[in-house]
Amino acid sequence: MKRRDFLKYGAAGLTAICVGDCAPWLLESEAEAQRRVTRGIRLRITDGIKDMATSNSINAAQCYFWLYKADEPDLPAEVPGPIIFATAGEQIQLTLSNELDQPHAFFIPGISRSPGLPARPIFSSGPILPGAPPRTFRMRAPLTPGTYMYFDNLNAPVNRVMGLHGALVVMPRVRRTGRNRMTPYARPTRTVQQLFNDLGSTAWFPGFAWDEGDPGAGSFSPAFRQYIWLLHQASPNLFAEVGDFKGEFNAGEFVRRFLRDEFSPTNNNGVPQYFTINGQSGHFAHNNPYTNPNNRAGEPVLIRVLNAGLWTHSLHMHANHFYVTAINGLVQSNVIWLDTFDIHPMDMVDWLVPYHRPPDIPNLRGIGRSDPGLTTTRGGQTWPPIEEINSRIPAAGLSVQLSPLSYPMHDHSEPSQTSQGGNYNMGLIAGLNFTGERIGLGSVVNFPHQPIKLPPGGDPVSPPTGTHPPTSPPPWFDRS
Ligand SMILES: [Cu+2]
Repeated sequence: MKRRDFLKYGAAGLTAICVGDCAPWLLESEAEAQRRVTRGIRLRITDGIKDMATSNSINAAQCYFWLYKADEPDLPAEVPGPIIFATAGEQIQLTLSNELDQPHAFFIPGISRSPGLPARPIFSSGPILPGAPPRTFRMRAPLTPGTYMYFDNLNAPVNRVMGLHGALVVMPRVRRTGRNRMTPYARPTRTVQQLFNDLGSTAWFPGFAWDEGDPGAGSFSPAFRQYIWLLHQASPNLFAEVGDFKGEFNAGEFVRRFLRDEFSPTNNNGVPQYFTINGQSGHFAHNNPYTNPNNRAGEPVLIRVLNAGLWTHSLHMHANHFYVTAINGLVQSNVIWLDTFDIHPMDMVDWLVPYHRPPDIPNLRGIGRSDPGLTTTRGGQTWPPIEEINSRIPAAGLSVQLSPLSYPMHDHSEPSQTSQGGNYNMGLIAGLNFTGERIGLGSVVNFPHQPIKLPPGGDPVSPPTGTHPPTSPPPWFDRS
């Protein structure tokens, strides 16, 4: 094990590369440490040691990884590799070099149109031999926009699980088609199109559509708001052993140790001890602005959830239910509305989070409630009748500001909420933050805000402006 890099998370968090002549609007989306490259993507396949969630002088929690390092001067080495943003069909030049001691590769699987049928890979570099001169490939970004994973498919699943993986986001080439709102897909189903059309134009989705933003208008909300949640599990003991091994570690042995090694009270086994989302855990994940949406109510976001590991995670989002719009490349016809969803190994799932006002906080307007109150534009109240979203308690003097309102997303697979088998909740966790409220175009409430005065008798405020009466019934059940 050579430990060529010491992995330090950059201040900006995730690294992202935008390739080729990517449409300008791609950069309007949530920008991580974004780099626009014109000469193509250059990746070094290398290794490193990383500080994990509970690192301190008594307990130096570290883990060895293999990784794709973007060969750009100020993009940090990280696991996962850089998020690659591309436009559908884009020509990409990819240069790979291998600094490790066994063959490695870069692979993008295709989308299987029917379950059980293998799909032709979108790209496969084949083995890059250790120490060989860098090799340059020409590849085409997938013609079908969506969420993809790239990884090393050799000695599967060892090389991928050791850290050689990352997310590939492919955006559609067209911006708008006719009167329809833009979706992340080239051929959305009728129900997905309806959902995106309704955002920002119906009573229960006041605010912006997904493709709307006003980054220059002082409220700093980009259009096409999107986030990546790439899940992974890491075993410091097993990964160190693989790093020390001469040649290719036996894949069957790796999977057995990783999933079913015997319990050890001293953590002396091969099972995962760290559970990461975008390479981070615990507070480091939950407080990272590039992982966790920081948006106003009324600013819907797309979250692309991927699982590069071998465990299934059952993610539960608080604050909002989300719409599952695509599963493993298939845009959904029956767009289910959920708060918990299983993400199996190698899954790639898109969630549209409407970012409507959380229904369980005290409020006056009742937006986001699922009760029949929605047949009026006002909805029902949640008690007490105050606007918690922009209140202070007490209202004056030394007071606590109840914002931003922060909600967790945690995994119901409970061991994943720990670090090194203890340290709850230093595992796989993220969340949603509500930093204000957007009722309609040009109508923004930012925190901090003055405490509101209840009208005499506590009568609710007027219905929100800028919205239309709801169409009825709610349209995203496929009745066909
Ligand atoms: Cu839960």
